[in-house]
Amino acid sequence: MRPLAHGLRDDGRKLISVLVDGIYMPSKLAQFEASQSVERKTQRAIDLRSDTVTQPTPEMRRAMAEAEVADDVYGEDPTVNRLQERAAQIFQKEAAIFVPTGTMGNQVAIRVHTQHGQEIICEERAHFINLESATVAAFSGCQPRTIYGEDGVITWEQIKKKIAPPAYYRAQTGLIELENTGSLAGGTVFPQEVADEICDGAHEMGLPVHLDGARIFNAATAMGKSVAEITRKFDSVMFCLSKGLCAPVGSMLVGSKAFIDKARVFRKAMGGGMRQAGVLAAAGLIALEKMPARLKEDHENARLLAEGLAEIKGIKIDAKKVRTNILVFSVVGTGMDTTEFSRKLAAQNVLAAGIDAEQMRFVTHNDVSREDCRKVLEVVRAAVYGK
Ligand code: TLP
Repeated sequence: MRPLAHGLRDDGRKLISVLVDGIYMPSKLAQFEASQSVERKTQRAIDLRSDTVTQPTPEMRRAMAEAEVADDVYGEDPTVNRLQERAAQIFQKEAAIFVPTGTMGNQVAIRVHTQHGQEIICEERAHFINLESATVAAFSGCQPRTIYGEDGVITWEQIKKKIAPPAYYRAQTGLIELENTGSLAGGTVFPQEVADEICDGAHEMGLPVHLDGARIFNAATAMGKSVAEITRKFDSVMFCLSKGLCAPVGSMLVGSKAFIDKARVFRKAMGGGMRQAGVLAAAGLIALEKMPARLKEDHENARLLAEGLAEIKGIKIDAKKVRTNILVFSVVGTGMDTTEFSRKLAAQNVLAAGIDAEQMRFVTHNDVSREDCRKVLEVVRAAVYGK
């Protein structure tokens, strides 16, 4: 099985897996074939590919239908304005801006903080360098200076050695970027004291720190702290409404008023100036106010999956490390690569994807119940032991 330009094929030349967002997804064909078996026709798929697949709640759909809207490029949409005010309040920052995607949020923040020709220090699995289409080079003209950190966690000790000396021929460090939770690292939580030390050290050297907090509410839940507390020292934070919080679209950037004013310029430059976006912000408000309270459930389900997987021969995962809704585990010992593993699961209506040929990722969310997780473990056992 060899990776092709946009997918993986099995020996029979059928497209079984496509590369989407850096993750191998079972192709529509594989999913279609899986759905053909008579007893499975009526079964709903259990979708562990990501928490981005969550359906908006009925309350969100009603709020969207009834949202009061106006043109947000003129700054006149009352629902967008309310969402921005609430986000700023909740994060205890001066201002916030609504953006269509997490990618745009990160890339706009980077564009504001840096100048062309600079470097950004980050962990090597950071989403913004691996899964955002090299926008950091194309839009901000910067290059990443990466560091490996166990569980995606890098320290000030490591970072300070990578800050460029002031030689005119060296790309100067413009920004430090952290991620909480670490998506490709397995939903890991960035320890508060480590983040604080990085922010303090960076600020002393006049460097800003941006947080990719796509799943910051998951991190806050696991840490038992508020999002304001865990993001207090960051200059800017991006977080997503459209992942575990179930909004259909949208992310937020929060920071100082001066930062957000500049972000508005670059959001427009990226094509992210939206018009009657209150329809989306209405769902976002419910995501922000009501959905964080239930994330604990997703974390408990992820732990249940991790503990079950740890007992299956050939699967490698440290269940104690699973604190949020993402699990990354190796399938090397099963004799399967992640494409074959995903295909076996898809044939039983369980959708999941590998982050590379050896490591699978499962993500729990609002549309995956505890009962679903038990079913997934049965399906995995059957796939590995060949039933
Ligand atoms: N992550 C997606 C895929 O891109 C892999 C997922 O399924 O997890 N930061 C982090 C940490 C993210 O995980 C993501 C999305 C983003 C940024 C980008 O958000 P979107 O997809 O809204 O552009």
